[in-house]
Amino acid sequence: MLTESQVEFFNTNGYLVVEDLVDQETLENVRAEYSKLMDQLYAGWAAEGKVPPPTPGMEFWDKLDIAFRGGFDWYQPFDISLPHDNITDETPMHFGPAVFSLVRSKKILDAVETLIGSEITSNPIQHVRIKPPQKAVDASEIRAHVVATDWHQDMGVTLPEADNTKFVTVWLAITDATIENGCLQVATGNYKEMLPHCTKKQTGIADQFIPTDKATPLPVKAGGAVIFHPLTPHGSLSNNSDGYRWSFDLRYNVTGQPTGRSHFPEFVARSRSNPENELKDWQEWRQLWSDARYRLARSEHIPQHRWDSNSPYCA
Ligand SMILES: O=C(O)CCC(=O)C(=O)O
Ligand SMILES: [Fe+2]
Repeated sequence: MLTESQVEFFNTNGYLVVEDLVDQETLENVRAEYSKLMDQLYAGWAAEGKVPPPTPGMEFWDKLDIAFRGGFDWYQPFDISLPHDNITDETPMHFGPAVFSLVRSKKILDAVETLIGSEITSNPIQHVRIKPPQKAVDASEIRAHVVATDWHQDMGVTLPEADNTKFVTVWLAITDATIENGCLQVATGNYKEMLPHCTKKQTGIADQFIPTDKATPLPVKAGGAVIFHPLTPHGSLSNNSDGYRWSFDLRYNVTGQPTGRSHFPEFVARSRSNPENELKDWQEWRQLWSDARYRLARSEHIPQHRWDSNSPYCA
C-alpha cells in the first residue's frame, strides 16, 4: 500500500514515482519470456533467409537490433494489445504468463488499490515500448512506440465513454529509464480538465496548451514506476543513448466503469468483495484477446480517438 504522504503527493501533483514496485524475479521472468519470443521470431526470419542465422552467444538485444535495423516488425508481436486498425486473424500480439504476473503483481495492485479502491479492473489500454536509439531511427518515423511520445493526457486518448471512469496509469521501467534514454516526463500540477488535443503527428495536446514550463522528467530505475492520473499531461523524451529503453504502460480502472476501449477485453485483477471474480489464469487472458481479434477482424474499424484535426487549435 502507498503511504499517506505518497497519496498526498499524487493528489497534489497528479503523479507519483515509486521505486521497486516490481520485484527482481518478476522482472527477470518478463525479460526471459520476451527473450524466448525474440528467439522464435528471429528463427522464423532466419529460416526465410531474411537475417543471418543466430550465432551462439547472440542475445535478445543483438537480435532486436538486427531486426530493427532490418526493418522487421517486432513491435506488434511484442505488444500486449491489438493495433488500432487493420486487425486480421494473423495479427501477432503477446499474452504470456510472465506479463500476466506482472499485470497482476501484488505490489502494483496494492498501490493502485490505495488510489482507486479495492475493485480493480485491468484496463485493456496497455502497451510495451522498446525504443531504439533516436540516431538509428528514420526521420519520417513518428510512432509513439518508437520515438519520443508527444504531450498528451491519457483521458484524451480513450473514447469519451471513459470520461467519468476512475483510472490510473502505471508506467513501469523494465530497463533503467534516464533523461538520456527517453524517460517519461510529466507536467506537475493538479490538472482537472481535458486540454484540447490534435491528431497531427501522434494524438497530442494542441501546441498552445502544452505546459512546457511545468515539464518534469522522471528518471526511474528498472522495476520502478511512475503512476499518474488520467488528466496529467505527459510525454516522453527522445532516446539519445546508444541502447534501447524498455517500458510497459498498464492501466487500472474501477471495476464496472467503461474502460475507454471496450472493444478490447478487460479483466478483474482484484476484488475484495468478490475474489472469485479475479482472473488468475494467463491462458484465459490470452483467450480473451484471441476472441477479440477474431471479432475485430470481422467488424468495421472502430475509431479510438475523439479529436478533430480541423479544430481551430490545430491549425
Ligand atoms: O513511454 C512513453 O513513451 C509514453 C507512455 C505513455 O504515454 C503512457 O504510459 O501513458
Ligand atoms: Fe500516455
